Amino acid sequence: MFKFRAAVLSLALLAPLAQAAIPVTLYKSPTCGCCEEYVKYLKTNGFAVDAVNSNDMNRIKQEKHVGNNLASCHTALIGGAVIEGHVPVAAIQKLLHDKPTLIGISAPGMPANSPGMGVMRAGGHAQDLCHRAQPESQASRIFHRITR
Ligand SMILES: [Cu+2]
Repeated sequence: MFKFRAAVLSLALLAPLAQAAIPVTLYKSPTCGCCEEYVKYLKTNGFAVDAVNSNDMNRIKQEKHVGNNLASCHTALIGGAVIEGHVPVAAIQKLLHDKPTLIGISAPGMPANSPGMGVMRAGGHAQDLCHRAQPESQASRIFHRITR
């Protein structure tokens, strides 16, 4: 009986270790409305977003190795990874968990029905930005598909 109670107590002590919000720094132009919608989307999904206005988004994309073919409106940094554009949270979690060697992922352009761009719908996708080892290669493999 005593042993059983000790086990219950140790589980109770572990329970309050809930996941802390993941910090995000998101660069956007001051007038970008869909960027604001995407910030709301990240916050709703438990990210702690620091939104930074910039009038020189091109420079930020250059610094972060985001090529023209993969560029979108806003550029976010999460745990050292670049999240370019309206990337779904499921893809961000997959990147942080499975592919820490990627520089980041992007949803190029402004795809309709991606998060922050109207109702999310199946068919959209996020692409690899490129691998850390070879930032010059702007790979565009499909990384994650929105399935619902
Ligand atoms: Cu946008």
